[in-house]
Amino acid sequence: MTFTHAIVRQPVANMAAGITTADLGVPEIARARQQFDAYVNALNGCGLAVTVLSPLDGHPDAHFVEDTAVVFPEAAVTTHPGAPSRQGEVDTIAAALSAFRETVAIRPPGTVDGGDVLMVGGHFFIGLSDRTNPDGAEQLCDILGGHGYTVTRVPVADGLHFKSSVNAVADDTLLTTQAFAGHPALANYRQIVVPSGEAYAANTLRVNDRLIMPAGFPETRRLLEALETPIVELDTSEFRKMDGGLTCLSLRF
Ligand code: CIR
Repeated sequence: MTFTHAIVRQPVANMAAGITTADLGVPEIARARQQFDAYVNALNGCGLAVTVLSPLDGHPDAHFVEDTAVVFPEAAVTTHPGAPSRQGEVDTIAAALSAFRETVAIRPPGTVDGGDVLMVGGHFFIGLSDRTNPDGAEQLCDILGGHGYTVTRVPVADGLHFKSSVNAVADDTLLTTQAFAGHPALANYRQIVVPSGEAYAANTLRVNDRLIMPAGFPETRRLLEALETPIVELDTSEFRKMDGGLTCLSLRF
């Protein structure tokens, strides 16, 4: 799918108050803002027009906009995030998306985080995780099925979200962590498995004719170079401290 737009949101000054399980220290907001600006530049460099939303006071995870919606050519689904502290992020995203797509909402008790939803061509994977429950997955499955998409539901036993571990790096190729190596749900795709110690690099973002990967994972880079797709490396250190990465920081469509 060729993307023309992205929606991002600037981080709030107290982003350190967000949810995290990482033991990597406290994020520095000045550095996070630099990394965010570099990310927006990289999306521009991929040919995307980027809508930059203002920080959302009281919502320290709100720059991880990916979790608040699932966008595909025919519509946008706004989610009901699995973390209660994040549910107030959705209204402003719905408003921003309404300029581009008809929007439909996931309803409680269903929960979905967009980080659990991976689109590969006409197929979607929906991770069942601590954030995306079976009811939410069922609602999303029905909506996607109504638009002709096929869906595979995959339990996420490792990592925060499905896309913490699995991402598309070509039309027929998935980049995965070792935990998902040889997973039967992924059998229809070629797999590139990130080497041990580089699991974070599985959260690599394919945007049009480029791959945007986190900086500092040379073995994964070497494997991705075989695809002969231009690679952009970005420092995501401050977002990683809050369990976030490259896919989480934008909605692409
Ligand atoms: C959270 O726990 O919800 C945030 N601190 C991190 C969200 C990362 N989002 C993503 O991977 N899609």
